[in-house]
Amino acid sequence: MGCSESEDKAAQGSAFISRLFHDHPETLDRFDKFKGLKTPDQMKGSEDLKKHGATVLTQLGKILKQKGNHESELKPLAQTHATKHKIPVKYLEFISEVIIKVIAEKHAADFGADSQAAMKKALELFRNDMASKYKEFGFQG
Ligand code: ZNH
Repeated sequence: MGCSESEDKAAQGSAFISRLFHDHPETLDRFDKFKGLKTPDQMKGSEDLKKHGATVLTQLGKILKQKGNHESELKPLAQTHATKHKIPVKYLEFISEVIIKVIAEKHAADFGADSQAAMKKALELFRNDMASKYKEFGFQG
């Protein structure tokens, strides 16, 4: 409340990412710019992490809104994640799990079984299509 939409995005996006780093520490190694963040407090205090959180969440929101019709949004994302950042599909699975977990914890009342199932399905579709694009870019993921 009282936050702008972009502040909410930064807060929520960075909550997903710091939870990802916490639950799966190996994912932190993929980020040159976040390697120095060692403690939860450092992560919470990082403006750069908030910025990245907002970037990721904005892009994910755009893609999920397309309901599968996401070729034009997905392709450039798959390209950077396959050829530049080299993010295995497994890590996309990790972040999907984390997204569901964090929303379920923070918004239990509005995130019932049906919404969870729908979100899970949408993220699965996203991952499957990322995985097939990865192959087109020669990354086995
Ligand atoms: Zn990521 C970046 C999104 C996942 C890692 N990403 C990024 C960006 C975006 C994103 C939009 C910017 C642009 C480019 O492309 O580059 N991601 C995203 C999404 C997702 C993701 C939507 C899902 C959901 N990532 C991920 C993961 C990982 C990653 C899981 C790991 C583990 N990314 C990454 C990196 C980068 C990115 C490393 C780069 C950063 C900087 O800036 O440096």
